[in-house]
Amino acid sequence: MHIGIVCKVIDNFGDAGFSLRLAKALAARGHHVDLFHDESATFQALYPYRDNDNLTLIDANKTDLEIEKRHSLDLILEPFGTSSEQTLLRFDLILKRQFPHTPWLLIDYLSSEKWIEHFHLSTSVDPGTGHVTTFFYPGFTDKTGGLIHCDYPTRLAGKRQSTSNTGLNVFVFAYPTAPIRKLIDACNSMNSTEYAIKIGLAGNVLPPEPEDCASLVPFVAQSEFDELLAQYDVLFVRGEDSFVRAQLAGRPFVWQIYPTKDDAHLDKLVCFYDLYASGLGTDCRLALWNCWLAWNGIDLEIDFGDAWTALLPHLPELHDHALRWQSWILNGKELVKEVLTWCSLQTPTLREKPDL
Ligand code: TRH
Repeated sequence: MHIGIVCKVIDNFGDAGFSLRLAKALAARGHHVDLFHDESATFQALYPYRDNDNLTLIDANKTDLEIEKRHSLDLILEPFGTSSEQTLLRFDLILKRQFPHTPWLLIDYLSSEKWIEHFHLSTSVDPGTGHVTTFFYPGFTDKTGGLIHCDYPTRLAGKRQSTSNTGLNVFVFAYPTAPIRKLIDACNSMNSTEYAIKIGLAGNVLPPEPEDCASLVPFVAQSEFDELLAQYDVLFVRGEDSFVRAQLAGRPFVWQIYPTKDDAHLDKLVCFYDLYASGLGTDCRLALWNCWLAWNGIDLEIDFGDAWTALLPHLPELHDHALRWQSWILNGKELVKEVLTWCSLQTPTLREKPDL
């Protein structure tokens, strides 16, 4: 099939990161994928070398989509549909006009909230144009669209990090609002000649002081990100894609959720934690939750340094749990497969295609 992906980059790396992962997974299955986007610099960082001829990146800022003659598209995917308030360049509208009958799937943000099961694969018709959009909800349960995990390297799955009594490697990819300084200070004070915590700081963070037990981690291509995470014992991740990859890595993790103005992220955080932590013992469950609350700045009464120190004795339990969780999601619904299955059911012509 010839598939179009529409990616409007709002901020950070997540919109581009998810779209690129989806595009690469579809291209790896032999589909021709055109990824239309509006932010070359972000894609350049995530995808510095072209490694699949089936995948073409098209910068809508530099291409006149109105006049450029395009081949027809069998399917269009739009991760995180955005409005005019978020992006002025609405190249999605140009594609809607050009391909009014192509199945159009809007892939929403990942959530564990119950309501998404009812809205998954619901449709909406634009009264002006008659264009039909179907809403696809990624998620953790069988009634959702699942997660992208077909691209997780098999050599990394189920691999237990060799535990050591002499130290801990901690990966931190966080928004600037996180209490990173408190984490570093707590670890500095615990370190001794017998025990060393080392922190790797990824993303655009301020460089640590020379005497800190932290150092900067250079940005890696997305194709190397899973290998990077697998080198650490505990992962601090954020947003959506790194949050999913931390779960696939089978490591204890602390999630900094992307904050929204209407505070909708609070419910999302609680719903996910309820699901994730249900198999943990009471003390461990509370210790991890305190860390998540303090890291996200939700409960300002909790000092993050204290919460982190209280979490450390629970790491063996969290590690076992993380490996069980990894196996559960790897055996759960796979988003790329779900998208293709949905598409194959749309028209008889598509169903007849042998490459689906
Ligand atoms: O960067 P994020 O915070 O992205 C977002 C955006 O803010 C977005 O608007 C919102 O939609 C979304 O979160 C929920 O975090 P995320 O989602 O984890 O994306 C980071 C991507 O960057 C992910 O694909 C992994 C990748 N990455 C690398 O490839 N190499 C690296 O070295 C690092 C640190 C990240």
